[in-house]
Amino acid sequence: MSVQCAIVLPTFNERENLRRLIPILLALPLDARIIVVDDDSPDGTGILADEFAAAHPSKVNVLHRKGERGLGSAYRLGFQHALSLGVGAIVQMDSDFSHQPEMLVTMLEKLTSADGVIGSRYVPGGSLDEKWPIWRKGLSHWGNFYARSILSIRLKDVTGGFRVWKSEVIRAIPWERIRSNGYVFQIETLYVAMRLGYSFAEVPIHFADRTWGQSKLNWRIQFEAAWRVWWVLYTYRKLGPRASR
Ligand SMILES: Nc1nc2c(ncn2[C@@H]2O[C@H](COP(=O)(O)OP(=O)(O)OP(=O)(O)O)[C@@H](O)[C@H]2O)c(=O)[nH]1
Ligand SMILES: [Mg+2]
Repeated sequence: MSVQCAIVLPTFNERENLRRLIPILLALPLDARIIVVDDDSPDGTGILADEFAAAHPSKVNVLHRKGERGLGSAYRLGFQHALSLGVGAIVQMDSDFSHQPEMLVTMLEKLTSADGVIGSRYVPGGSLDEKWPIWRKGLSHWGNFYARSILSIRLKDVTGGFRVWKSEVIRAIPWERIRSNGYVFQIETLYVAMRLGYSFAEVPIHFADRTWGQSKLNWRIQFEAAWRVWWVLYTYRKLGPRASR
């Protein structure tokens, strides 16, 4: 069995997905705690999460935020809670089954050879949902290529949100400096960790489109992401490996 981990699940209107996801995660051969961070979902996701927590008090925790939204700030809160539990590894993943829970076993095993493991759609063996139209696949490839090129990152998937981190990496990230709350959060956190000198390995994953619930992706979010990559490059230009490492 691999290291004890905390799985952080941000949720906004994911009731149908969470209902299926938590039992699958609990059944995996892992020593795992689950932390749901729900932003007062109108569909009652938070209430459902509380029911799971009541049924599995030592395994499931729920953090409720009211009047606040955003993937990045939800992860930030979930990560701090995970650190307070004293686990060795922290997992981040979407709650909509785009990220296959079974892959976590492989990803956690791989953590012995790196400080973080990325579930990667763009290494050999990785793939995007076949049902996606060509423009959406192209956009995904382009966004990833754009960020990798500007930031000079050799990893193949820098925009995905399926990751396992050694807890010490999450502890070392200067969270007071992290500004992105939307999609660039994935890019910013990875870039900062790499600038600090931490190593990452990639494991191929299949990225499936959601079956239940509604997409929150829109054009405004994507345009904002495009310029913020330059902001990340500029902001961390002087950040280097930590002296203590
Ligand atoms: N707590 C919280 N979770 C969020 C928020 N926005 C998105 N999420 C969750 O973050 C994960 C990824 O968001 P998605 O909406 O699936 O984003 P996506 O995968 O890029 O797009 P679609 O799957 O097409 O909707 C899911 O588990 C969402 O429920 C938010 O504002 N707060
Ligand atoms: Mg999704």
